[in-house]
Amino acid sequence: MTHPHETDSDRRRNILKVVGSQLLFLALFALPGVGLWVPQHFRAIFVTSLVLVTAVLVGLRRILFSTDHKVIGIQFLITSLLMLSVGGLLAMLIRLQLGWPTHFMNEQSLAHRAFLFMEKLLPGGFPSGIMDASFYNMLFTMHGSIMIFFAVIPLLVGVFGNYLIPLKIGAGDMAFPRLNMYSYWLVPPAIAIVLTGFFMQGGAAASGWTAYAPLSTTLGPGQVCWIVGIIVLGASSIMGAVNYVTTIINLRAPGMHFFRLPLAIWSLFITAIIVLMATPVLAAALILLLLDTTAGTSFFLPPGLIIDGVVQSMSRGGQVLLWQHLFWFYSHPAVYIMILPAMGIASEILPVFARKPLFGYHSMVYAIMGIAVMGFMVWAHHMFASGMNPTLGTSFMVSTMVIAVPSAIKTFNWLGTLWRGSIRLTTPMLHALAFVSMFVIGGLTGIFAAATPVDLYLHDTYFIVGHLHYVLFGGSLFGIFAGITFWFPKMFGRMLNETLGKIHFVLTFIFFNVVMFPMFILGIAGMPRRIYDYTGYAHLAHVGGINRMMSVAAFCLGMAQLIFAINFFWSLFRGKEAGENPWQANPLEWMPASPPPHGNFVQTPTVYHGPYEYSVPGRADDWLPQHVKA
Ligand code: HEM
Ligand SMILES: [Cu+2]
Repeated sequence: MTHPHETDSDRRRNILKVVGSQLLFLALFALPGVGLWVPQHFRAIFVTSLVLVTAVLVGLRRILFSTDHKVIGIQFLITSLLMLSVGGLLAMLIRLQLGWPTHFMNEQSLAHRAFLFMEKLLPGGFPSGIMDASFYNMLFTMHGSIMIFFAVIPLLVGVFGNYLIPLKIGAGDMAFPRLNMYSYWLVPPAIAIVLTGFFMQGGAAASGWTAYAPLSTTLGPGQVCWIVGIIVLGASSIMGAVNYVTTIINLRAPGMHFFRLPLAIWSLFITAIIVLMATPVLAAALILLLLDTTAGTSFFLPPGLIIDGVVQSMSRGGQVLLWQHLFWFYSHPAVYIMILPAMGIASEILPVFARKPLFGYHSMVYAIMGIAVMGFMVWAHHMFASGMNPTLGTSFMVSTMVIAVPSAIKTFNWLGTLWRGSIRLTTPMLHALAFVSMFVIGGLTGIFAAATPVDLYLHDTYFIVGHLHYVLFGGSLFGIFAGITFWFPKMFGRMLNETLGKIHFVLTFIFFNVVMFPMFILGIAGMPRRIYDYTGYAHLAHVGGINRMMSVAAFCLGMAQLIFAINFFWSLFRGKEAGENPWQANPLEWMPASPPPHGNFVQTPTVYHGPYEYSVPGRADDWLPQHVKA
């Protein structure tokens, strides 16, 4: 069989689209910031040139904008990896404060010099070499928001959804390529709007990624930026999801029955349905919050609200808890948006490197569906401490514990897949194995938190921070690394370096655990989350040392990511040529050239069987591509 090769000019054009889009995105973020430094009477010139630049960019749109799902996937990849680094840098600042809460500092120490350095860099955040408490609030708010909304969700859904869906189902592109393009192009403005908050009077949003009212309604313009940016991002997610659902239902190649879909596609399909059902609720809630913040309504402001000792006249009988219900009705399903695609990725990678069929394919699919349906019935487990009726609390406790069952089914199926396989410990496989094991720790600690009486103690402590980092870093992010290292050869036509990949994996795995595991101990010791300075509490007198150790490990964890960045860029140009199917895997994306040409397949492939036919008895090869007749 012959495969068309992407022409050089195609390739050059695609590189331009990816690089150009990133520059545009950086410009969008930088310009409002630069504007603040422009002297007053030059601002008119500055604004005029802004308009001109925008006009030029709109003129260049044919060059920058692409409707090819592969280019869009890669645009998402670079943008969200950039945001992952921004979120990571904010985490380093959080750890700087937690490791060395400022009053304890020795004038000669390295930490003291680090704070002095930060004072030069960000005088507003570190007045006289001490981190400002309100700046700390902005840090954890923006860290969480960036990681969840601009890194993990776009990496899992934007990158893998766009890149993999058409290729894996044997289609030439998405059902609505133009809509797809818009779904990417809403992301840079959303990021720019949220980050612009840092330059606003009073600084960026500071009420946590959960934006609980009434605090979130009383903060300045930075919070408004946050609300507007997240609404724009929600529109982008909804556009993407409509496209994914339509594409998977309508554009499957002949023979690609639903029960022959690879699990990455099943999980992205169900994820897209969750997005369609949950995200509009968040958008509605955010619009109400925006009205409360800017238009004098009081949906979430209770009567008699007192701020700084003053009774507020604007509140006319709203409900604080209404915000929490609306927020968690979106955000609990959203945690499955952040884990289901990673589960799908792991389910793709484990069989390839165990050279065995995926154990329990059908039960895997039903487990995903079960998680999606039940995911809408557990949201109030985030509100056990809000004074809810104990009977209601118990029913949410039970539904939360039940949802762990499909997660456990999936875990046992992954173990069944590995059992007696011929395991190949490649970099993607190592990340996939880390995903399974770390997700187990995350899931089990979720069960602790699900027990209402236990949660009343654990709620709002570092135990919860530990839980969410085991599921989101240990689970989602290791799944993302597994996916990037697995599909890099298909995306760019070259292999990543295995040695660098393994060093990055080992360091990330070790330092991740050193940073995150002690959080459970700290939580049980009573250390609250979102705390600026814990040194004033007698019961936390002994936690300074452990916090310092975590901070040092966090800096090492951050540095280890440089190895990934070096490997990524070096391999892009210097990596070994990948060929069509370097991992000898079955699904359809491995059939065309790497990278696949525009339109993916010269001829629509026909599918003859499921995606996990490895080591089929009686065959010479230990794999059997989906488009090859047995
Ligand atoms: C076995 C499955 C799980 C169970 C039983 C579970 C249970 C819980 C419970 C009860 C809480 C609330 C604790 C509190 O605030 O006091 C919680 C918090 C949280 N969970 Fe899970 N969880 C599970 C899986 C996941 C997954 C897969 C993710 C994301 C990928 C996730 C992300 C989060 C986050 C981000 C929070 C903290 C939210 C906040 O900022 O307050 N969980 N979990
Ligand atoms: Cu939840």
